[in-house]
Amino acid sequence: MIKNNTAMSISAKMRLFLLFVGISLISFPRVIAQSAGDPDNGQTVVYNSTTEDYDISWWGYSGRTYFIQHSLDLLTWTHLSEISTGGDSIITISMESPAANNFWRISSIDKVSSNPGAADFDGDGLSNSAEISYGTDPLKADTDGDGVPDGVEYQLGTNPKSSISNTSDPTNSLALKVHTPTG
Ligand SMILES: [Ca+2]
Ligand SMILES: [Ca+2]
Repeated sequence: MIKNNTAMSISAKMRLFLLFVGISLISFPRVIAQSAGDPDNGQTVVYNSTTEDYDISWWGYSGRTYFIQHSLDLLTWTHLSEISTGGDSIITISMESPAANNFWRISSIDKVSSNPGAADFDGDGLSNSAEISYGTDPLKADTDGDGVPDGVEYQLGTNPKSSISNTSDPTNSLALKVHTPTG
C-alpha cells in the first residue's frame, strides 16, 4: 500500500494503493474478510475460473470515488473505464486478461458525483471519462508536469502526456530539437 501524505495539502485528499500480481493469486482464498478495518482496506484479486476474469475487490468508503489502473510490467499503466463511488461497502470489478502477470492499482479522491464520468475532479477542463479515454490522469491536472493543464493542452493540440510537446510540434514524437540560429 502506498500512501503519499505530502499530497494531502490540496483540498481533496487523493490516495493511491497498489494491488497484486494476478498470477500469484490465482489460488488466493476467496473467503478473506473485507472491511474498512482490514489492512489495505481488504484488497483482493481473485481469479474466477468460471468467468475466466480477475475479480478485483476493495472496501469503498463513502464519500470517495475510485479509479483503477492495470499494468503488465509496472511501467505502463492504463486506466480501466470503471469509475466507482464508495458506499461503505465492498466494490468489485472484473477484468479479463490473458497475460500471465497482471498488476492493478487503485487511486481515490475525496469527491463524489452523481455522474462521475462527466465530472472533472482535477479541474483541468477534461471530464474524468475523457481523461481515461485520452490516457491522461483524471486526478492530476497536469499529467506531464509541464505547467500546462491537460485541458489546455487538448485545446492547443499539444500532447498532454509529453512535457516537451508544444504548439509547433503538437504530437511530439520525442524527436530531437535542433536550434538553428538566425541573423
Ligand atoms: Ca479532469
Ligand atoms: Ca501538461
